[in-house]
Amino acid sequence: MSFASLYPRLTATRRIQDMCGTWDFQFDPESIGERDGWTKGLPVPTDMPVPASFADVFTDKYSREYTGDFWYFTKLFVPGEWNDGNLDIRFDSATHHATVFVNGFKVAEHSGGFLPFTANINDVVKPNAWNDVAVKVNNELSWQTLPVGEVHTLPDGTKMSAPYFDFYNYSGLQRKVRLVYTPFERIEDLSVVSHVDPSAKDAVVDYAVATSGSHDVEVVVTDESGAEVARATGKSGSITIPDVRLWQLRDAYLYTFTVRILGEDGVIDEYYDTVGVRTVEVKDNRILVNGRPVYLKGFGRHEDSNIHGRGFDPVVNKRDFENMKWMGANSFRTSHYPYAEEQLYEADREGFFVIDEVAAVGMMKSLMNFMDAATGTGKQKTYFEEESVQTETLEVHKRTLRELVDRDKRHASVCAWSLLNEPDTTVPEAVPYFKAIFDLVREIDPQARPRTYASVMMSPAGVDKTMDFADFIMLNRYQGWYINGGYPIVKGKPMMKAELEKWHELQPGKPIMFSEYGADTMAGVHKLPSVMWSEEYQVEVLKMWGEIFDSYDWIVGEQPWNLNDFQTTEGIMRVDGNKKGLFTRDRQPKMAAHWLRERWIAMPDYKF
Ligand code: GCB
Repeated sequence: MSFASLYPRLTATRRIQDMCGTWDFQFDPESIGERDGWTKGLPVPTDMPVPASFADVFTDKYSREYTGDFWYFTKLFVPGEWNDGNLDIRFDSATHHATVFVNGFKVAEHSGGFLPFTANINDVVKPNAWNDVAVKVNNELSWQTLPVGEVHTLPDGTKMSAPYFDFYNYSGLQRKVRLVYTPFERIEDLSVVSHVDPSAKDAVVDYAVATSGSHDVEVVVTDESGAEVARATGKSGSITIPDVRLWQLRDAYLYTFTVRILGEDGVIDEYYDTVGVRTVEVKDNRILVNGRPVYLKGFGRHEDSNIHGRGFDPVVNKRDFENMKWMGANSFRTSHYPYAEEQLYEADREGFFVIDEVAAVGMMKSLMNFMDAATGTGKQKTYFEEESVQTETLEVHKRTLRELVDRDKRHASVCAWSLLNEPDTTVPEAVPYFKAIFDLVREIDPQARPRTYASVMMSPAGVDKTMDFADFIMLNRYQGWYINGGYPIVKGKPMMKAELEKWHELQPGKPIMFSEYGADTMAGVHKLPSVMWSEEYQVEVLKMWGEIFDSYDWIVGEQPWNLNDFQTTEGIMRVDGNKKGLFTRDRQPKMAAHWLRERWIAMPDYKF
């Protein structure tokens, strides 16, 4: 539980000052900034928009590929009338490691590039005056960062990122930054758990509020028209919502829970959030929302767009939702890191089932890069056999999961957690690691959502050692592309079906969904007969998968890779990025999108 997990809200007692815009920016390859007083201003700055990834605004390769420390600096005017409360700067994310200084004093440090943190500035602020805000960010990857990677050094000493994953290592202040004013006695956390009896007209929502003081709280529930439907007092309790309208897949309904700390002279603090009343559970080969089995149609995605990189862009985000709705999709996975909170609020409103993934990607040594793997230099111990992984990385992973669950636990759209993407689960050393993180998430999620991970091709049924921990099975499989691509695609279906049947035998009762499958496709390349990379071939691959999915009624979802083409590290496997998108990077459909749309539109969200 931490105040940072509450999305900033303007209320009767809270104030927000936007800090987005143009900041000063400078690389610090020698890491001399702190020593040389960069906390008071950067010596040779360039302008940098916030939010944005810095990489693609530059025209030179050194800047784009820059790896190491870099600084952001701005001046912040703090209204004097806010000196009777808490002043926190809230960073929605800083990728991957940040140290924050205000007026030269260090006020916060945070690791993990995709989750929010706050810097309390009460002790250092100059009220009614301009304040220096400096942020030293670092984008180096290691075995102890999530995501996982390495830093290589070129002959001239320049550092470069060597991620153990394909998406580009975009970094910087990629989401919003805001100054938040709250009363000293304030609401610091809210959790909700719905209980739905499909045959009853009412539903019960248990709630728990954490505050920094001892006054009592009230909770008022309003419906979408703003009418009050229920209220309760006390820091925890149960609220009955009469004639409840449930949050359903693609038919969302959101109540507003307004929490107030009540003092002798009135309201001390007020906070609100939107809440969808729904349950989610896994039972008898099905994923159930409000007791009804769902069929997931959707995508693995990335936060990625031209020039912005991973910088949050509400326009691109809106287009992605419109494209997903046009396709008849009802779900997505936040591959491979927690997405901006604005995305989850939109998913709440649109009724999307989100599989919320933490940035535990690259936990497989042989995948570190294709050349290393081919020459054998990358093959010594496997990832989970390394002692530092079992100790330090595990702690980082657990801390990040706590922050993730803390931030996202109220969202109705967040229906499952993905704890890792494509880890090496072939070795027994993975087992205690998995146990630790799966147990933790069960313990800290008040809604006890289903937990899973995305399984890699190299850990098929019978080889994988950790699937017992998953509540449902998610498979990333590339029959028709990395295996049996092109003419031999005919071999893909029987091979995949054999593996699926083995999973079903080994994990009876567990629903299976596909979290990745697909084929790289260059938009505009048409071939008759098809060849790999052509638009025709992508359709053929998706058709093969559709036939596989339709063969088993314990398959509960399909999420092809990827919604859009996206930027990757350069290399022989990629042509200016990963081209497995159903849409191009500028969000226009490829031929396969039209085919898949027809399939999905004909398929109900609650299929069984
Ligand atoms: C995977 C990874 C994903 C890659 C994808 C690919 O299995 O999970 O991050 O982008 O394969 O296209 O190779």
